[in-house]
Amino acid sequence: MQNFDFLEQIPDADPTETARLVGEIERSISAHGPERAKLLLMRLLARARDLGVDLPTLVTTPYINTIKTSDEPTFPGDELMETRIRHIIRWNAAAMVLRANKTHAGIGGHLATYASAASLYEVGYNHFFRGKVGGAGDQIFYQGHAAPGIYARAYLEGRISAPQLDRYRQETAGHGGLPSYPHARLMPEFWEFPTVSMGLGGIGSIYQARYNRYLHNRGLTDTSGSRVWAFLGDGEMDEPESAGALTLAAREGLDNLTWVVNCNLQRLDGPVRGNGKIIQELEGLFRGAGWNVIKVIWSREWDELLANDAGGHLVRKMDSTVDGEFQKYIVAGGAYIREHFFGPEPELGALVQHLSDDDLVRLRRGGHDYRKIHAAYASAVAHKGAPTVILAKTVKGYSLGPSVEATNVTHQAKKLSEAELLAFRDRLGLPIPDEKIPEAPYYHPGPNSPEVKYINERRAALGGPLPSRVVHPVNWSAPEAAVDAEFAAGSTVPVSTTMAFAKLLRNLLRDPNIGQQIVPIVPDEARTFGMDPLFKQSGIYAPFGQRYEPVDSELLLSYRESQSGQLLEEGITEAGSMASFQAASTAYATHGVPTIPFYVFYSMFGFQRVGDQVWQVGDARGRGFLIGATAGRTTLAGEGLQHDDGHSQLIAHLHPHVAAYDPSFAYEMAALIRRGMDRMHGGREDILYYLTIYNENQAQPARPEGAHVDEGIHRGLYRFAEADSSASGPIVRLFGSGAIMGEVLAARDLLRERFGVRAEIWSATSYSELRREALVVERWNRRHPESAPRTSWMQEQLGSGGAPIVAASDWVTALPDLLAPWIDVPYLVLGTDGFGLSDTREALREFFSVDAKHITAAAMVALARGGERTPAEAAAAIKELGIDPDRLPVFVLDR
Ligand SMILES: Cc1ncc(C[n+]2csc(CCOP(=O)(O)OP(=O)(O)O)c2C)c(N)n1
Ligand SMILES: [Mg+2]
Repeated sequence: MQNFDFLEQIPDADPTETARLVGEIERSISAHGPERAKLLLMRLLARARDLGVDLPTLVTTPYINTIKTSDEPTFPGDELMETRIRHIIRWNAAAMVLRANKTHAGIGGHLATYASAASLYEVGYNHFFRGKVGGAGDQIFYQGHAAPGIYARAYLEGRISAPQLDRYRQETAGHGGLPSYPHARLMPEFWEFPTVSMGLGGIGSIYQARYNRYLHNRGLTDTSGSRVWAFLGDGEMDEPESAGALTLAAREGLDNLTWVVNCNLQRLDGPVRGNGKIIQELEGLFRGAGWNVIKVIWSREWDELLANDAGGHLVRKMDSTVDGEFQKYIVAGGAYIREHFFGPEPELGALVQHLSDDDLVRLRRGGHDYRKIHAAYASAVAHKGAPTVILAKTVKGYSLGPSVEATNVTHQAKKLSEAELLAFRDRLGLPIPDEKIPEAPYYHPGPNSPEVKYINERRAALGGPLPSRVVHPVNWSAPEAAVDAEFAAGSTVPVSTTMAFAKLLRNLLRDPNIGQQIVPIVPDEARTFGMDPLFKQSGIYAPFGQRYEPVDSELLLSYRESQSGQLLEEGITEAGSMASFQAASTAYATHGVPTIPFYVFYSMFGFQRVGDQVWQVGDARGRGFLIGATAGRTTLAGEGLQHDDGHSQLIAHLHPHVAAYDPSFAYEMAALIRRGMDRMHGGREDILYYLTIYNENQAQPARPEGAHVDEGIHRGLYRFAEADSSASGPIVRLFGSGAIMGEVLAARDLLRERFGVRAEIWSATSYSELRREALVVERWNRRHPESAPRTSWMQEQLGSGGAPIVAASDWVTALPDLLAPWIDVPYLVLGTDGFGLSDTREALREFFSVDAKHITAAAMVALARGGERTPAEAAAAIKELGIDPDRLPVFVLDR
């Protein structure tokens, strides 16, 4: 209940007038009851609005259609034809799932989602969705589980063959197998946006619409002809990612965005809001967030009933009936509806007296009435200044018969009995002979049939078929040499790789070849990463410019917002930032504009927080750079357990499209970024680079000469420094990466000075890439046991046998352990397993055993294992270094 106490604080210039008005309402309530008073108040509100009174919106409205019947435009299509077309598509969408499950029981697929959404899609296809001929067209985020219907339409259009339909969910069997869901990775000329991980389509569509505006406002391409459509389930709206970015869409006035929420009142297990009303709840949510809301609840058959309901009984009943009950009406039939919906009040019963029980069943929900849907879409695309959501009430499993329609198991239904199929065919009126029914054959009326001609004409008029993913050839000019040349020289002034990255990024933004294509993205951490000079240099993207004078306008580096700003300062939303990243990283395909996003974030809040979106970008074939800043469990000192990241490199390894690197030095970082851009846009590889950068200032060495360095940086390993050939003593190989390279270099000195041991230094820029290559080689060797074994880069560089190895990093030990199967000398790995702590860098490195002292001790043990030192010598070294040999390893503490 709203608290109206605030009214007492607003002076009332004419209390007598106020009392008179309030008295009117009181009288009406006592004479006619509260329903009429509601109506009166809403009328007053509407009239006052007309007269320019600026009143806040009502967040919810009665449970009826938003658009009044008399405002519906005439339906522009051939209604009978479109109905036939829908029937054919409905049939084939079901047939492909039934057939797949007949061939391979349990292969899965969904009947009910598309069955509920067919009209929502078909009205879009025949009248609204713009294709890609002559432009980018519309971007459509389909409900993942509706995929069979989308394939079935493509089949009717002649874009997918019957054998292909028969390979639904059988992708390994050969080319042309159809993926279960929208996956651009697997069907790159068809699907554009992966959506089946629920919620990601929602947030992705908002940032896609926003990015379309960004490209337009920055003059990179004209996106005024594109609309973003997103189809979501009502259950899916519970995902935080679905609802989390609604206010951004309204704030930025994204009237190029239309959402259609398929409110079939059910999710997988049962009703979405059995005891409530999902449409009303969503209406409040969206309107509160500033969206234009159009409810499509009732079909045309209800129009007359509503018109005849002078007492408002029907609206009241609609308002007070919960969704669980509405679901029941679908399965329980006409008599039940008459008794329970129209029965309790004589006035309601009278309204439907002239209708039979069967007629009552035929009172449909609005989402199955293409006229109502058409009116909603037409109104949505005409709406200015805000995004629109259409809340369409449907029946889950619509038209599939009583074993499926609106049952609680509908989502998982994959079978129909022969009798049900016969009834389904009859309902759809398709000329499929009875004897064929058991095999659920596809039905195609032929390429020259009126139906196919009709849909193909409609699609041609709207710019070609959808979904369709097109990669336009782009001219790629690499950045000029000056962009990264400076990093090869190194620097004696200690700088962190983060500072070096910020400098490189500024250089890239100024580059004449690709500067305009760079898209820096930060979630309210630009200052943390030293990127604040970009506020002024590039400007912060703000669709309406800057409407205030910033407090720091006098300063050199002021906070500058601009309509043509290049930096996406997202605020504190990693999910939103990743959604921007997705739009930017796929713009080369979506819009033929190869923008190159650099998303810079706290590495801890990357993969583990938005890993599913990183996966989604992989599916969408994104190209770009993820920069995990403040990396390293011990290097980000002070911040402690929820900040100190020692595992994102390992998580990144599990993403097949991500090349993950942990550079030690600025020149490595610069080389990786250059090569990465080249691979993505020169070589058209649909990959991401993940680079971890640190905030520890360290002397930056010059780039050593040699082909092994150039190549090794990218392959993942190279010898950075040889063992001192002027000295004597056993040799140990030390692998270092990231900020821990500093400890490795210090260990080299300790080993030489205190223990007479010489160390070779190896820079391990990517354990992850090394393992991937080693696996490919291993697989070949495994399959060719009689051939001379091949060797990987790592094996070539390390050779067989030789000095023992100690690997130290600020990551969990499992990361360097990725190489263990291919190392044939003692291999000791130091890492930062366990939860982080807040303390100084020195204390943390000592605690996790990754400091120079522990690396030195491990080197002595490695030599002992290799027989070059005795165990007693190793034990003495441990003692001399002041290490407590009995301290428990971190990861068993407190277990
Ligand atoms: C993140 C995520 N969680 C769970 C699922 C599994 N799942 C697939 S469909 C579904 C129910 C969908 O209900 P709704 O959003 O209402 O869509 P409908 O099929 O009813 O149109 C669930 C739970 C998923 N695909 N993604
Ligand atoms: Mg649903």
